[in-house]
Amino acid sequence: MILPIVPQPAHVSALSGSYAVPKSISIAASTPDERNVADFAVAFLRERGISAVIVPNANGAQLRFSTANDASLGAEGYSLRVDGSGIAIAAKTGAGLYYGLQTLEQLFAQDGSSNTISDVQIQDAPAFKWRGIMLDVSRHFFDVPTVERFLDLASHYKLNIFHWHLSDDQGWRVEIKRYPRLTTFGSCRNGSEVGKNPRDVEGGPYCGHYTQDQIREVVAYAAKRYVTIVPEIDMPGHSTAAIASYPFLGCSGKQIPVSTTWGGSYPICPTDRAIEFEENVLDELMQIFPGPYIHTGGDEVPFSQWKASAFVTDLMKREHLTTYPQVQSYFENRIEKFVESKGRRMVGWDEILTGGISRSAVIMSWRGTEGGIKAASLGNDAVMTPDGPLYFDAYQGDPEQEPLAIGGLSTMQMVYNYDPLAKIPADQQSHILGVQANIWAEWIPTAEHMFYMALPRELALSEIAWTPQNAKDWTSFEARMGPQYLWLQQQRYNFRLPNPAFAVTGGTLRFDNVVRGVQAISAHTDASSVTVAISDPMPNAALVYTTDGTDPTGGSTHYAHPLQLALAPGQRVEVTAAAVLPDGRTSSTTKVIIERSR
Ligand code: TNX
Repeated sequence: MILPIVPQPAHVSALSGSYAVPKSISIAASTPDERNVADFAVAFLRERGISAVIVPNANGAQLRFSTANDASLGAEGYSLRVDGSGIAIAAKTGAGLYYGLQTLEQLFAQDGSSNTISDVQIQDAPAFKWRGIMLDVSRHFFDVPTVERFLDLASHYKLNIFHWHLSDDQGWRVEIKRYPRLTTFGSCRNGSEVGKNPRDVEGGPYCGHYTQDQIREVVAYAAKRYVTIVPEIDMPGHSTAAIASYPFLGCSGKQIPVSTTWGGSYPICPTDRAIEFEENVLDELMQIFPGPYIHTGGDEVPFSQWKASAFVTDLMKREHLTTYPQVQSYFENRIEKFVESKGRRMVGWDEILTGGISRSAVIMSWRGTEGGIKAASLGNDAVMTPDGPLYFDAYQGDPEQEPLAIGGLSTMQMVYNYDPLAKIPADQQSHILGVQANIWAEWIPTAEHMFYMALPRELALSEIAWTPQNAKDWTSFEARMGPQYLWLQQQRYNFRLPNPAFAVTGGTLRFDNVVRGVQAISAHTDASSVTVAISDPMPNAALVYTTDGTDPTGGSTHYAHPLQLALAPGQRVEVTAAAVLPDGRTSSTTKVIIERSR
């Protein structure tokens, strides 16, 4: 049975009857985890007009949280039962209880109309244990309230890893007490690249960083939502801001500015002094981030700087290194030893595999899926985050109608269709820890824009991370998105409005070239009339359209039923449609051009 929720649970059975939640209830919770999740339940129910008190004893409680050491539930799984006696959520861990509550919240009508829930028994557990999303806060800075809203959203959809990209060429964003210049100097750049053709840098300083107290606040906020933060300090590449702060870190020793344009970077020089600096930074980082994983970057190291360095040439002789990827490995292996010595696991971008890395390092496959496939074959754990479908800095629709993005196309359906285990032999699949999407922020200057890039495709990510591959079904998912669009509006998350879809019938239709990117089709028919149906997955959207080729606005003709369009031989008609929300926000358009043969 399919429920109107995202991500779809693994096992659902309908029971007969329904449960009307009373206006005033008690919630049973006794352990710290049960009470933590019960607090979220109280806040949610209050918004539904239900007042709830937390009690230690299950007797008589309408909502009951319980933790049991039941292996069948799995580390993050839960069972949820709604019947005449109320609602019971059981799990092995607090994370499981939290996910049970997220499911329960989605069982309430998303339009707020009723507090009656159909009786149901759900048994659920995630497909992958790494369900991640990365936010780049270097290229543009996102403040603590924005990061917390980002965590609310991710955890509601059962994502459990927040990869925080804290340093890059364009700004260092985390206070390191031992090296204050990283933030007093390295967190500011003197302008930002704002246009692409031609490259256009807008003047004025751009700064931002988190204090260690703020980091601790966010770590605690994430922990309450069972999200593990994986902090990243990108090294040895993407280190311009660090080198600008402490020039001895670079091979030339020269003072350089923090980058104002995207792309182009300086690497850390693999000297003992620079490696010790990175270790000290990581040491402090580990004191504020308690999670098991520390990400140390490793992507896109520009070897030209090392090639020009007498130090690196000597190092290669001394260490018998013959290639520059091997020089990178020399660096990575020292860093990995340090991270391991502190009881943590190093995570790095897939380049760290090239020159050789120990089996304990976790590989993040971003240059497609090859890095992850290779990692698994070698026996390394890997996280799949291929550029293309899982790069949430790419366009979500017709570039002509979308805000400026870095390039590429990753529609929600492309995200949905991605299978993290594709091409991984069965006996190596246990090495694929999971999936992650990355929000690189070069062209994302504001929080509103950031949520727009994340949504709605983050929900497709949630389902490929949580729901078993064999239960995935795009048609079902699209239908289940209806209530989610209502929830996103209620919660005031900015998201890309899905543009309408067309269904054309009449005569023998031949569909050919897609015009204007991904949002227009052209069709040929031999019939004297065609029927054009227009639909949109947002339940509360009005559909508007034109037939004169112009873009529809809120004031255009409202769509009520399928259009019957008469066509003379050789005649061509164009229907352009858009969806409009009650608040006036209008989707981009979809166009269909139909031509009758002569
Ligand atoms: C490559 S993905 C990068 C980032 C850029 C991104 C833009 C990766 C590990 N490195 O520095 O922001 O492309 O899509």
